[in-house]
Amino acid sequence: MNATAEPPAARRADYARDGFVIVRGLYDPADMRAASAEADGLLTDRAHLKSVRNIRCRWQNNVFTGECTFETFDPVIDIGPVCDRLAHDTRLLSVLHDLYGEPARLFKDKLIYKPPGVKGYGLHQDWIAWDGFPRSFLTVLVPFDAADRDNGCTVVYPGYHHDGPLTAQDGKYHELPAETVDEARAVHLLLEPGDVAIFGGFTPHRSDPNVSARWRRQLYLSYNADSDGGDQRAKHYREFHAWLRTKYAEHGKTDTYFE
Ligand SMILES: O=C(O)CCC(=O)C(=O)O
Repeated sequence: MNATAEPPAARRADYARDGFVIVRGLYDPADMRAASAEADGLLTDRAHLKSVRNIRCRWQNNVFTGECTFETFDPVIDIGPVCDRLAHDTRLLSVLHDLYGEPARLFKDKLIYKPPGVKGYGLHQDWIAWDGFPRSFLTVLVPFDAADRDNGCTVVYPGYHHDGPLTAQDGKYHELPAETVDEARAVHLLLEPGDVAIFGGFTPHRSDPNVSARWRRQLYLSYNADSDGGDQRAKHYREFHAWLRTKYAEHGKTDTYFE
């Protein structure tokens, strides 16, 4: 675990060894209050966006009731100025510059609300074998609520990133079989608002359902190193939307849109 005061070289060594690092207290309480208020506001002021046809939105089942529940805005910075500010905050960009040894470019941004009862994510790596997908891809978790075991914090498995992609490189999303990792090596990313966790695109991770009565709102900001494709956020979303539309169409859903 790393404090904000950890020397950059030590943090870089930790990240290289483990595939993740935690930086405590990066953002101020005022930043996080503004982020929390924005997340709440989006649910009401932008309620019209919440449609199963809108590919900006992700839905997950409630593990207790089976109800299909709104869970994520992806992207979010175009509708959330505070999220945009957090994504481009100089304190965060400086930590990422230290990790990369060069500037970081925002690649993707999503706000996962994970309300009580909502299912988690199976074990996977974020890196996907799409043409030009940056190998320097990493994700910064920015919790708006305390994240713990009960509300389904993200769980990472250190060290496995050294092996690169662990599934077929066919451009499809693959979950990893549970036996790919040693559960004894699991690290639960227990975070307070203001902390961030950073993990690489080859770091296996997953999360449990939210079995608490609390939300687990968390901003997921993904970046690439500047020398690994430069600014490619717009290109990513064009490719991601085309991929989503194809996937939906395979299930007979052809009336999707993006708003
Ligand atoms: O919600 C989580 O903890 C994990 C989410 C995740 O892995 C993803 O969106 O790719």
